[in-house]
Amino acid sequence: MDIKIFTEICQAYKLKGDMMQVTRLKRGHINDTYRVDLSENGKEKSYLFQRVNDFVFKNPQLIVSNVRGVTAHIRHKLEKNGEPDIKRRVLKLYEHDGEGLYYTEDKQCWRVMSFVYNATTYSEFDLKKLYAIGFGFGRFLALLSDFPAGDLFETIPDFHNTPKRFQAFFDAYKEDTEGRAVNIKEEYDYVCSVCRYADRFEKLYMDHKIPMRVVHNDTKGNNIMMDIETDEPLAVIDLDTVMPGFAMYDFGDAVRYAANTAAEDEGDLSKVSLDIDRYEALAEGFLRPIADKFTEIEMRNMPWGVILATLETAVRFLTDYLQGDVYFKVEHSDHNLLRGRCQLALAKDAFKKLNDMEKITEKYIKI
Ligand code: GN1
Ligand code: MG
Repeated sequence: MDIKIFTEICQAYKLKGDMMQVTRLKRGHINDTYRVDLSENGKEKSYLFQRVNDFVFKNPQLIVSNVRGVTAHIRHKLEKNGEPDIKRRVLKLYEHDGEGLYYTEDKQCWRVMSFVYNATTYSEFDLKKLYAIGFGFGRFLALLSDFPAGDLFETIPDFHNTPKRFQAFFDAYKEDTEGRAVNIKEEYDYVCSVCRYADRFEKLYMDHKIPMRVVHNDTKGNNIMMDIETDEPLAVIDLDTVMPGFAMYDFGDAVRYAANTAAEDEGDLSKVSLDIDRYEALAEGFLRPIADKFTEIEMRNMPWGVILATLETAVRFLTDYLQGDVYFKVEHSDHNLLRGRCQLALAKDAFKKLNDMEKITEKYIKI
């Protein structure tokens, strides 16, 4: 990345100081993220610069509107609660001339966010960290539980519409533009066999049994900043997909990522499983802050959130594999295939452990 772009962005946002360092952060499969350190009169200040992936986010302006609203709401609540250290507990989106985004001459879309100091993200977690991650995301949902969902835009339409994700997979399989369908016959058969579960939440919603809420929609364990000394959860990050949705996906996605005994793209499927102790730590952290705000049906469906978030992620990876890796960043041509297989293996294990998950979840249901 040309360093000139960073200088140009600093000027646009009127950020003061000399550029000391730009570090690319390995974060996420979608956007490119950099830490930019500036120094003014011997004082250093860091910012987070992100290039927004406009193939994935067709209208980045919608993200700005959502992030503005949601961060203001959280900040206001933290202030009211007399919370110290607010800067580390909620992100700030920088603006220039009333604009949240900056477009370079060649139409790259950038934004600048606050940097959370003395904090880090993890991709591996012990039980204490799992509790903390769960708590961080649960608290995020609780803080937003009175934010009107209708005020938010759908930054990616049908993002967690599992039936549509399944359909997209079946279509891609049939079209087979890359000639890769032959490699996933077994996976295709399995997805067909579980297809009947895909619309569970849509049905509940149509029957007025569950509400649409403001949710994060991408609760991977590395989307939360943790204090480097205490492992306390601080700000929830990656707010691009905050929009109306079902709470069970947030819980399910957190479990999918952090309670897997293997990495998201593990090729050795014998290593992949859903660790029930990890589930319990995450559930305790996540469900406590929302237990008195969410409905009993939502709470009871949290384990189904794990199954559906995992199946959905699997079919998304496999769809991208079939379409030639156009959506997720990949390190090699089989990357999405490995990811998809790993997620299917995890989903199979989650089906087996549905009962165990339900028993644990039961403890946090307040009736
Ligand atoms: C993407 O950007 P990142 O890596 O946090 C994706 C999520 C997937 C996840 C799978 C906008 O998240 O939906 O669950 O990869 N984000 C988008 O690792 O599609
Ligand atoms: Mg994301």
